[in-house]
Amino acid sequence: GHQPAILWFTGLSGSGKSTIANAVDRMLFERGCHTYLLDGDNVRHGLNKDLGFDDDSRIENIRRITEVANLFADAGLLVSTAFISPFVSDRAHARELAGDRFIEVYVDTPLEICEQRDPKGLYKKARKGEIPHFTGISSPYEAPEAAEVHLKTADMSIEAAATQVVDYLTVNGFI
Ligand code: GGZ
Repeated sequence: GHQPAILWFTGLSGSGKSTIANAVDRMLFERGCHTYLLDGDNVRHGLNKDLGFDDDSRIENIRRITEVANLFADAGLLVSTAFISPFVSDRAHARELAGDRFIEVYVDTPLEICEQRDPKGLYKKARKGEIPHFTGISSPYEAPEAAEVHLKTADMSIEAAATQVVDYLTVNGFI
């Protein structure tokens, strides 16, 4: 069995949030946990397809994700969310609403590395001014100061990062 929780992944575009959250989700599923993963693919293309990337849109994006994540947690699931969620105040609001079941996971990949990887060529476009308010370039990212799980991904495999998250859940009695 397991306790419901919200694993709130935060980090820059290209930091590996989605990849690590997917790996965690798979590990938990294999242990028989009831899980759900919210990410850009299933939220920004559906529920939040009316939202862009200006500050107000990001705030509303994260507000809706917070509400939905709480509904899934109320239903007893281990929920993971994988969004940049750049603003401390929005993450603090999510934490307040979720209470003890909120677990912030900082996917700490330096901007230089994200920009080197640039899997979708977005940083290159952003540097040329073709994408307005791009996180890390022309829009802020407010890093967590006391995340429950701090993943320094620079010298870490996906597998090792995912294992660190699952170990946190074990040590703290969620699974
Ligand atoms: C940041 C952007 C932007 C801008 C499009 N700034 O690497 P990706 O492509 O797959 O992940 C990024 C994703 C960020 O959406 P989120 O919902 O996670 O952002 S937030 O939590 O801040 O609301 C990137 C793509 O969308 N993308 N334009 N301007 N990322």
